[in-house]
Parts: sequence; C-alpha cells; structure tokens
Amino acid sequence: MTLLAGLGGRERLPLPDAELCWWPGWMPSEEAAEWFALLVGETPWEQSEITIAGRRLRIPRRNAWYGDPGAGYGYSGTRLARNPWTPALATLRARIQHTTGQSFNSALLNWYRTGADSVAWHSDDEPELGPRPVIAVLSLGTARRFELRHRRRPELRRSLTLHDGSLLLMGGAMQSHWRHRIPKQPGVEGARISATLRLARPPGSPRGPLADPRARC
Ligand SMILES: [Mn+2]
Repeated sequence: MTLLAGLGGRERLPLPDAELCWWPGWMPSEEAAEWFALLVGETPWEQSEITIAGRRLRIPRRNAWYGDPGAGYGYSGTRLARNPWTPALATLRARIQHTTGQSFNSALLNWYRTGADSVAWHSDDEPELGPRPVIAVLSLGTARRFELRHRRRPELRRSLTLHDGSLLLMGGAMQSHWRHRIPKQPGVEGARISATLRLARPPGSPRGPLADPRARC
C-alpha cells in the first residue's frame, strides 16, 4: 500500500533543545531509485581530506558541494569546490523548499558507498551557516542509522533510521546542543546518498538568524 507514500505526512520528533521533524515517506521508492542513479552518475564526487592532530586523513565517504555564487563551504581544514546547481538538483531543492517552507542556497551531497563509510560525531555548526542553522536531509538508497548525542547531557541519546525517500529537517538550536553521526555498519553492502540542503551566509554579511522563523515543525 504505497499509494499515499508520496504525500509524506510530517512528524515532529520530540527532542530537547532542538527542532526536528521528518517526512518518512517523502519520496516513493521507485522515484528515489531514479534520483539515486542520477546523482551517483552526475555528481563530481570528491575524496576530501581533513586534518586531525596535524595529520591529513581521507574521510570515509565521498562528497560534493553545490551552491549559489558566494555560498562557500568548508570544515575541519578542508574546502570543497563549489559546483553550480544542475537542473536535477535545482528541481530537488525547489521541492524540498516547498515542503519545508525554508530557503536553501547550497547542498552538501554525501555518498556512503557501503556500511564501511561513515561520518564521525559532529555538529553542523560551521560559521558560514550562522546561528540556529536549518538543514534538510534527503536520504536515498540503503537505510543507515543516524545517531544523536546531547553535548552536555550524556544520558540524552537518540537513534533514527534514515531510510530511502525520507526527508529530515534539523532546526532550532539543535546544532549548538547535539552532535550526530552515521556510524559504520559492518555487513551493510548497499550505498546511500544524502543530499543535505543548507543556507550558507555570504561572506561579509551581518550575523543574525538566517532561518525563516515560519519554518517550524
Ligand atoms: Mn551533519
């Protein structure tokens, strides 16, 4: 019974010090498979390296950055080349903006080739995202576990399965109070792509909230 899957009802996920909501059936699986194949093929995937304790390390995933002119992005001593929006990604952005009521000017795509790929504990709190960033995460392909850990209250942990076609919206003060990761999952053979949409602050713009205050879960 997947007829209504594309309508994707919104659910608010209760989380202290954060706004987190998601659309578990945002995109039907047949369509998600088409987007997955398209993005694997057309994306100029990069193998980023980060610097930890003076050592250059290859991150365990591939990624790529898309954005409007001026929407730069970097983390942990690496900077990604900015690609212009493709027609496909522009379409995806428009649809995600329509659903969430939020504007985005850039996208970080991640390709987790198998369960051996991962992303370590982090917050998406880069200065160019401004305070209280709002980030949309579209998941395509193999489901992966998404774990959350509160920065100062270790008893607060959550785990969510980000499955094919689901859309997650992280907002409020979440990036100040929570870290998240995609842990390695030995035995998982399939690949996952996440398209994470963000609103980067143009260089030199004044500090202040960027998020559309109407875009609440
Ligand atoms: Mn993240």
